[in-house]
Amino acid sequence: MNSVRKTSPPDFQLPPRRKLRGLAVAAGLLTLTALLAGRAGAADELVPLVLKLPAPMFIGTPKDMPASPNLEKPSDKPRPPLLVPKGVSNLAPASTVTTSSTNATAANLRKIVDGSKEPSDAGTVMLRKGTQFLQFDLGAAYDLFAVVIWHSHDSPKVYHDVIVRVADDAEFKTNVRTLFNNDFDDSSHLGAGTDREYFESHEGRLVDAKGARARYVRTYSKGSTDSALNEYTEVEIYGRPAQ
Ligand SMILES: [Ca+2]
Repeated sequence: MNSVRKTSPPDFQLPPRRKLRGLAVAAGLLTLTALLAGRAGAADELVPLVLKLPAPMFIGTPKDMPASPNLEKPSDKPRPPLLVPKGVSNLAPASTVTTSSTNATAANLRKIVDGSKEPSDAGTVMLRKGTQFLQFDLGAAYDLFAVVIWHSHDSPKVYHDVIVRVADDAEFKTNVRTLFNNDFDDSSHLGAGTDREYFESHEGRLVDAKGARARYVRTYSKGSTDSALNEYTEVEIYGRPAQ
């Protein structure tokens, strides 16, 4: 008996059902990739991280591009969602917020975790010029999946030396890991980073924390194309208790 080996038809011009199957396979691969990256456990159901975004303060892409060799091309499309395990929550409001900037009061720092992301005068927290960080003590170790930063986004400005690090201790000496670093020329002296600089927008900057386990989170910056100061409206940190 002759067995005839069937070859698949060429993949271009897929009928709708095959397209759907292709999408399902892609989603499966995405989940598998997430699992392999250590982002979630095998039993975890992954869902898109839903963020409450403030209204945009300007429309369209900026015309005046700063002369930076490391600038991400701005997009006018919504950011693709990040998949995270179902049930992660924003840990920032319950955290203790401190800063390297000597001018900030505790009451002022609470504005960074109060849920309001509007870049109004009252809602914007200004840290001194130079490299400054915010530090969030989550109170215990958590598995972290996203850190989202809203600087002032009242105009299309680019912040410099945006760095996100996590650690096991408040002094950032133990098990320090860098989740994002766009300080391409190491002007903040924490090591040169390979992430791109970007225009602020109402979407904020979503940093994938990939399940990093940590109690402490720091977000750094060193002024912007608009100001030497470091202006924040909100930071969110998504995770769940270490499992
Ligand atoms: Ca706020």
